[in-house]
Formats: sequence, C-alpha cells, structure tokens
Amino acid sequence: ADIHAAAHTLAHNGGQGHGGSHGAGVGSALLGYIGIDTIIEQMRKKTMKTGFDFNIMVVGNSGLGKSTLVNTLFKSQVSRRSAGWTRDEKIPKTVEVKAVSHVLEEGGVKMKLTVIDTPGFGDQINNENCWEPISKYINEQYEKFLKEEVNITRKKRIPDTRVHCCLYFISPTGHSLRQLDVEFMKRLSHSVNIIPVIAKADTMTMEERQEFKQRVRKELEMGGIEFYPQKEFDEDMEDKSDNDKIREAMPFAVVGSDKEYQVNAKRVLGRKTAWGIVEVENPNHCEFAQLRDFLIRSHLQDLKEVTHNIHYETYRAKRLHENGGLHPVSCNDTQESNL
Ligand SMILES: Nc1nc2c(ncn2[C@@H]2O[C@H](COP(=O)(O)OP(=O)(O)OP(=O)(O)O)[C@@H](O)[C@H]2O)c(=O)[nH]1
Ligand SMILES: [Mg+2]
Repeated sequence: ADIHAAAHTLAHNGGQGHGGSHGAGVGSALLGYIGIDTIIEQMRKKTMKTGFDFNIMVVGNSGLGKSTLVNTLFKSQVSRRSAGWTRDEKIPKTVEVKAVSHVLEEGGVKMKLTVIDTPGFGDQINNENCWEPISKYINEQYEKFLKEEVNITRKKRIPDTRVHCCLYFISPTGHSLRQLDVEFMKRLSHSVNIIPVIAKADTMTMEERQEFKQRVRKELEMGGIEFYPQKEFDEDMEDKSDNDKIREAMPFAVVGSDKEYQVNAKRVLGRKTAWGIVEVENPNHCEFAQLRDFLIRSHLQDLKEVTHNIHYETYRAKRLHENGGLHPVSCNDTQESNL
C-alpha cells in the first residue's frame, strides 16, 4: 500500500521539519505545518458518524457452541440459542441460512453486526452437498452488491451484506477432520474468509487439545486448505510476520459461555468442568481471547478489505467476463472500503 519513490517523500512533521529541508533540492520551502496528518482525524469523524457494517457467518454441526461463541465475542445476545425450540424445528431438513442484525455501540462507534447462522449444516443423513446453500448465499450477496454498483445512479453508500468472515467450527473429536470439514473449506475458501476454530475446547484436556490441534493443522496443510489470513495477501514484511504468528497459532481452541463465575473476587465468564472453572478470557485456559483480539481488535478492517478487494473482485471479474465483457461505465471509482 505504501509504495512510494523515496525522492518524492518529504517528511513534513510540523514545526520541526524546517531545518532538515536545506539540501533537499525539492521542496526546500517547507515553511510550517500543512495538516496532512489530520486526514486520520477526518476519517475517524466520518466513521463515527456513519458507523460500519460487519457480517459474520457461523458454520458447523448443531450444538458445537456457535451461537454461544458469537454471543461471547460480542458480549451480547446477538445470536439466538436454539434451546427452547421444539425438537422438530431443531434440525431442518436442509441447510438454511438465516441472517440477524443488531447495532452495537462502543466508544461512540456504531457497528451494524449481522450474524449469519446456517442451521442444519452437517446434521443431515447425507451431507454431501450441504456447502451449496451456503455458497449460494455468499454469491447472492456479491451479486446484490454488483447490481448496485453497476446501476447508472448509484447509492452513495451501497448496503454491504457480503460475508466478511466465516467461522468454521471443528468438532472436538480428538481424532481428525471429517470429510465434510475438508470439503466445505476447500469449496469455499476462495469465495469467503474462513477462520477455522476448534469448538468446545474445554471438553478436551490440555494435552488432548494440543495433540488434536497439531493433527488438524497438518490435515489442513496436507489438504491444501487455505484459510484467513491467506499468505498470498500479506502486504509487507510486517504483515507477514504478524500473520505468521497468527497462522502458527490457528485453529484457535475456543470456549464460549454466557455464565459468570466468581474467581479471585472477580466475575468472569466461564464453564464449570471436572477440572475446575475454565475461564473463557484467560489465555492460560483457552484461546478465546486470541481469537477475539485477532478477529475484532486487529483484523476486522482487513477482513472487510480482503472481502472487497479479493473475494468480491474475483466474483465481479468472473460475472462481467461471462457477460461478454459488458463493463459498467463507472467501475473504477467504487468505494475502497465500504465503511
Ligand atoms: N462444554 C462446552 N459447552 C458449550 C460451549 N459453548 C456452548 N456450549 C453448550 O453447548 C450447547 C449448544 O450451544 P449453542 O451455542 O446453542 O450451539 P450451536 O452450535 O449454536 O447449536 P445450533 O444452533 O443448534 O446449531 C449449549 O448447552 C451450550 O451451553 C463450550 O465452549 N464448551
Ligand atoms: Mg445456534
């Protein structure tokens, strides 16, 4: 992103810059502050005003704690737990895709969070094509966005329903990945950012967990399955070294909970197990905090950018190509990030 010819970059740090500009030749008259750096504050203000969309999908067998984990991640009831549904309702005959939106606000910043649930995934007798409705949903959102984009009169802000992130829940069997896991991730990893996680990590001992994690990692690698953050999209060495650390720690073995326990005079979210209370946010107990930090605190914007610049772009190019090269007139000035 920051490719620039060195000769054209003039450090201009306010009042201190003057002395340094003597021999520079170019721009020798740096007489005071311009205000380039205020762009950050301007962007901040805009974001505060408009808020932003974030769409997260959860996929995995019934009962793996998908709803609980999303609720734990966002500290609110953003995904309805299926408890309370009747038996017949509980396992749909086909995979359904259900999106529910909420607006969350923190520090004056509004996030419109949409949680896309996929009840019925992996719960059928024959799970052969159960990735299909999910893939269809993902592509439909790209299609919607594309239609809006190629309109002659476009909305100032195209509503973004594209799936920015797909949390894939791996069953804590202690054995290995199932055929379905491999199939799903293989089929979808080129159209959506997949983040695999090991569900209900508290049902395994620390040793079992480590062993299982190693095995899953090896199988993902052998299966040639790519997941987010993809190596090929690292933008520079710093990105690469940060992301390498994350990739080496994946898939995160997580625990979710909506119950609080008293631990050392503090109320913490946790789960009671045979070997004591597993604290959800304690990095010594499970990798929930690592997942949260990565997903929300460091990579949320990047998830959106990769969705727009890579996955959507791939879809768009393919669609326009199919259309016999019918390019929209104004395809070059689309919003960079759909904030
Ligand atoms: N041991 C353990 N149990 C969990 C965890 N997360 C959720 N559960 C429990 O597992 C059950 C199912 O949790 P849900 O969050 O409804 O699971 P889900 O994947 O959303 O299930 P469906 O919506 O039916 O597909 C509930 O009884 C939860 O309390 C976890 O991390 N560890
Ligand atoms: Mg659920």
